[in-house]
Amino acid sequence: MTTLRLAVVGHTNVGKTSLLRTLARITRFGTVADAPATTRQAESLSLFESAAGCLSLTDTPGLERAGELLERVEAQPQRRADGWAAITAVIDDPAWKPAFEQEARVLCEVQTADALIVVIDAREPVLGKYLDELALLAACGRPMVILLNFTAGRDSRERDWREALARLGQHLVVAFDVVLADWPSERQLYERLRVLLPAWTALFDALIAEREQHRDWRRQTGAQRIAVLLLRLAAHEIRVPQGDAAKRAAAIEASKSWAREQEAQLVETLVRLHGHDLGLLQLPELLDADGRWTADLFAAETLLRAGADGLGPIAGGALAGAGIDAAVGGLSFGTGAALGAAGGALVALRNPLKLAWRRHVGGEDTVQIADTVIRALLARNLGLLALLARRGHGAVQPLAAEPAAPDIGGIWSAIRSRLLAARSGGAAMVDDPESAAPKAVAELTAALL
Ligand SMILES: Nc1nc2c(ncn2[C@@H]2O[C@H](COP(=O)(O)OP(=O)(O)OP(=O)(O)O)[C@@H](O)[C@H]2O)c(=O)[nH]1
Ligand SMILES: [Mg+2]
Repeated sequence: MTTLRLAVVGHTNVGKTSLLRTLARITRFGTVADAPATTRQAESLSLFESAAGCLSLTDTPGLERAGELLERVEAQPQRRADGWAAITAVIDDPAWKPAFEQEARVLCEVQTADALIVVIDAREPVLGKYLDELALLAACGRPMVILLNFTAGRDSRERDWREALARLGQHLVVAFDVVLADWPSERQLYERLRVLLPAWTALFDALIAEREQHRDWRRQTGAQRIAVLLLRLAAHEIRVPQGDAAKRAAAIEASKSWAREQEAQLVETLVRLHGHDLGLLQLPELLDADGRWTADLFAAETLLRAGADGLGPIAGGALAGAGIDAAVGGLSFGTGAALGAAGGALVALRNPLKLAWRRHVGGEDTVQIADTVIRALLARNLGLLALLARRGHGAVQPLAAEPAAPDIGGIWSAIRSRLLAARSGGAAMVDDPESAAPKAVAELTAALL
């Protein structure tokens, strides 16, 4: 099958290797560091394979001495008629070879590539040395798209660059911050390449369609994994003999450990789903290396931060002071009153109706996961999902800020009755909601999207 070969080139430390990672959705490719000359050898990866052909990307070392090389090239008599001949005349010359070894390595990749993605750090002013690089690359005669990187920050000079590039006759320009997974910009990159390489239109169409399908699938699957866990948590219950404080405390502890474990598994699934790697994700203030949230699910602050029902600022203070240790309990959906500040009563909330019945029949208490906890889990994992969807695979910086808890008020009211219904779902609902209640899973998933 035929392969389209694109080389990623540009000044050193502009994000070339990061770009390959983000486009290929892999975190383990090459070495990324905030230092010049990190990549020393060209390295390729296969970005896409389809019936319409394959697409490979080649990462290259950064250009550092383009200006000096360009000077020598421009002194060559054949420079106007044949730029590449003029370049080889210099880089093959034993007198210059050692000086331009790195440049020669890059330019040989350029020469054998079908087209180039030229990466520019858009925070930099439009300096002569960068224009020299462009002139040198243009002399190789390969089709090129210019990618302006670092465009998301306030220090971006995207406009200056676009104007300067237009003056040079370079109009295929795309802004793309490689630490963000920004599909519209990525799509623009492929559309620009499609314009540049009409023979490969079918390949780019297939690539765009595949990426969009995959993005939708990821969103859907992420929401579905959260929905399934919400149902499982809602259906969880342990019955204990009434008045047996020790059994009840043990059941509360077991419920808490179970819920924490379930959440850690969810986080791992969401991270994997997005092609990230927990060990490399670098969210130290959020998650530990096992995918556990650093803020405990049952801590008062976690519940408050998630905007738990019925917990206003005053109740918040009271709860924090009360040092609640167990936010597991019975049914509290819709019974905001049960969550009042009085006594910080998040401990073992019970469904009065159910309890009355149980007392009558068998004298049992029920320990369940309180809805405030389920809501907090929903809020922070939806936040994580959004964060993962936005994080480019080239990003290496730790994400210090907690993802803003999405405003889930509307979502919560839409799904509350579904969760309430799951309370009586029994063991089948805890084990496998997808078989026990496929409709509930589908509805919840849709509400989370
Ligand atoms: N904030 C931000 N950082 C970026 C972006 N692109 C790259 N970086 C960072 O810039 C530094 C250089 O990135 P690399 O991908 O190693 O750059 P390179 O062009 O391959 O560098 P060399 O191989 O040395 O030529 C790393 O610290 C990246 O994390 C971006 O769009 N935004
Ligand atoms: Mg590199």
